[in-house]
Amino acid sequence: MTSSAVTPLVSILMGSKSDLDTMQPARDALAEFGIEHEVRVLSAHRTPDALFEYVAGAATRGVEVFIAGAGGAAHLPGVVAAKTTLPVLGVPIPSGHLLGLDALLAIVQMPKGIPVATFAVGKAGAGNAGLFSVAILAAKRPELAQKLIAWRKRQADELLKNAVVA
Ligand code: RP5
Repeated sequence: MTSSAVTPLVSILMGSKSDLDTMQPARDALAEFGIEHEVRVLSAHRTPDALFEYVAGAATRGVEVFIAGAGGAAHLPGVVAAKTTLPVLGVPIPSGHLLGLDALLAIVQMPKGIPVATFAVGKAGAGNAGLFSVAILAAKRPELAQKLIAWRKRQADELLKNAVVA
């Protein structure tokens, strides 16, 4: 899924290696749908030049969606959105004393003009960002849309199997 021989459709970015575990469900969701993607650790404040260079090249290589996870002041998603018109999905990473509330507010409070779609704090948000990427890509890929419908049906069936609690 991350081989350089294939064209990645989704780029998963995160500000630190310490974000990898939280962001894993995004990778899992994309892998489940067979979506080619790549993962990069690049920081808006620690490696701004490398980040800008990467974002500038990603669209040319075929990337259609960015998922960006960050903790603390969490400006990574906003900075990525500032450098591309492709959709950017922000995932607040729980960390430190504020447990992700800081990152949530930083990402969701983007000033008007440069939008970032904001997801739930932590692994649920990462998983949903992966699924939302699938939904974006499915808009122009009927086979993928069918896969997404089937996935939702399996999820519903699984819940209904255990709906009656003795
Ligand atoms: C942010 O600061 C990262 O996204 C990470 O969530 C947080 C802490 O980073 P480390 O100090 O663990 O590298 O930039």
